[in-house]
Amino acid sequence: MAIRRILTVPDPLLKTVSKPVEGGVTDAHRALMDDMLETMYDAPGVGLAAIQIGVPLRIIVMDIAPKDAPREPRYFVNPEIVWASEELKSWEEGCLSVPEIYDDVERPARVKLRYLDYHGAVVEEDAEGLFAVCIQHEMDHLEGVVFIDHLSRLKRDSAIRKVRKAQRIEA
Ligand code: GNR
Ligand code: NI
Repeated sequence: MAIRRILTVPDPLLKTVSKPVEGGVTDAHRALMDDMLETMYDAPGVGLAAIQIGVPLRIIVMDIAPKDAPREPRYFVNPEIVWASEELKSWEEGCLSVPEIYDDVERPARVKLRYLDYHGAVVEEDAEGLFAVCIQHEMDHLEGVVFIDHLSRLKRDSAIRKVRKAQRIEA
């Protein structure tokens, strides 16, 4: 396993529409998911999409277990939202690709998902709360969308400027 570098805005790769995994989940995909999970725990974050480490495949890892609770890694390959509630909910989001920026985003409160798990089995699952927020945030990444794209242009531009500036200082 290896920790990979997480891309940050305005890296144009983050705008990529990721491609479905074809022909089932292989050991190479599982090795990628292992690296993604290690990278996510190291960051730390509660979710990570493959494109955030520069791999344009429709793969997500997540762990929304409370701090200090046992780890509960989850893996989503080719996830689809098959139903979304009309009811919306606003949640303060952050993103490892937009470090230290937090703002409210409104999304469906509940969704029904279909995806392949770590072993390639088809799973259908209902999501609400942080799980629903996180999977929709990650699935946006698969479409090349970052949470700041849901904000006003003023807030988005300000966020990108702050990230660039912080990285100039780090470098
Ligand atoms: O670690 C993360 N926390 C988070 C908090 C609220 C809503 C979404 C997220 S996802 C984020 C990790 C990340 O950037 N995933 O793409
Ligand atoms: Ni993100």
